[in-house]
Amino acid sequence: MNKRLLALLSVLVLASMVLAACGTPAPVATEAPVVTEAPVATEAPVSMGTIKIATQSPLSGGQSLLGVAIKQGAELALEQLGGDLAAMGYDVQLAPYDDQATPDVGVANAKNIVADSEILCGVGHLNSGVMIPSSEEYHTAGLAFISPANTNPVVTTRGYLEVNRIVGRDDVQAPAAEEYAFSTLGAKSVFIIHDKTAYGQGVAEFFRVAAEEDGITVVDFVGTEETANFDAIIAPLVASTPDVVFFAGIYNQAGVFFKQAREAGFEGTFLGTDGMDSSDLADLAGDALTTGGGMAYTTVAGPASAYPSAAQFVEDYTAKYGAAPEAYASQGYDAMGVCLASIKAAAEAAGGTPTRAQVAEAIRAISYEGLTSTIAFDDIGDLPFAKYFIIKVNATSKDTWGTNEIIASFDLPSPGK
Ligand code: ABU
Repeated sequence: MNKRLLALLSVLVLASMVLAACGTPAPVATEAPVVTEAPVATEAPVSMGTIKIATQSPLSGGQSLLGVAIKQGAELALEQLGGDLAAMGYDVQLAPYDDQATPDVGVANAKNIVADSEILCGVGHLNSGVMIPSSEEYHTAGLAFISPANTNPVVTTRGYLEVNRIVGRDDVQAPAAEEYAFSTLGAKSVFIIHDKTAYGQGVAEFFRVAAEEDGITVVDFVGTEETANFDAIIAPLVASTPDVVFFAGIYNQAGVFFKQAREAGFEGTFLGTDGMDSSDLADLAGDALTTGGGMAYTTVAGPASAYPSAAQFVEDYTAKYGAAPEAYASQGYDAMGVCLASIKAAAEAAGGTPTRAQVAEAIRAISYEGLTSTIAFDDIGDLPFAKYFIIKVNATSKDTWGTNEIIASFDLPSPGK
């Protein structure tokens, strides 16, 4: 064997030994391996079931502008503030009811609301005359409601644990309106008209008592449910030439009355309380609000722009609903905020879904930073101090309602029981 052949055989033997030692050759890597990351622990919370929060307000009819504002304020709050309960595993839902500003409808809805065991709190109503009978149902069932708008004292003076409000009262705002008539307008005579509801008649009575104490002559005191033709009231009104007409009721009736009274020759000042606070009033009454002695009203719910904490709310509300918030929208938002925070506190204390009674107790114990104030309740469910405003109307149409002027605002204590 020559040297070259011997060398070739040596290489082949060595190669076969290496192959034998290595076994099957590794496959050639033709692409980068797929790297799968370990799953991040984002477990959904254990489902704790459904919690509903009801609203009751007029969603149809002549007062729906304010009733819808309450519902929309509450709805926006649920969207923006419901995250804590969702993180605890609850599916939190809005249950809106239309009370049509009618006591019988409100009570019928209230019976359905209390029969739904998933409803643990409620926001409503607009009308005291609807809230008072409906809240007998809430009280009997132990279901807490928070009123964003009701001002008749009886709403809270019954002393029910389940009934709360986040606005002031008529036994404060009606005397404030009378003080404005007496001291600022220098009124010597007043014609009082009311709508025969718990709210309207109550406000009218409080105003009359204060006027008589100050020596203002009450030339007439009339209740009416008329909504279209006020001739029978306006004729004696114009003949008696009072300095002030005090209208105790809601804007949808008042707007028609003001227009007809001005057209019939009344030259004095129209005055009212918070039921006047709606841009629809300006569309109904037009320049009757700014001619003669003009128009002013007291309110327990100033424009949202009057609350420094509400700027973002105004922006969000306007973006979502396509119009600036009407009166009580920010109170609807705050009332929902109190419901949510109280349910959360009660759930944490109970270690699970709370009872209605536990929610009602949590509401009375709360101190809540709302858009409109720091909300806490006294032993009958009133704010210990509430805000009141006096507003001069400059608007003559819906789109100029924002030009009305706050001429005074003050915090006053609740009169209590
Ligand atoms: N407070 C304005 C709405 C009227 C009411 O309380 O009946």
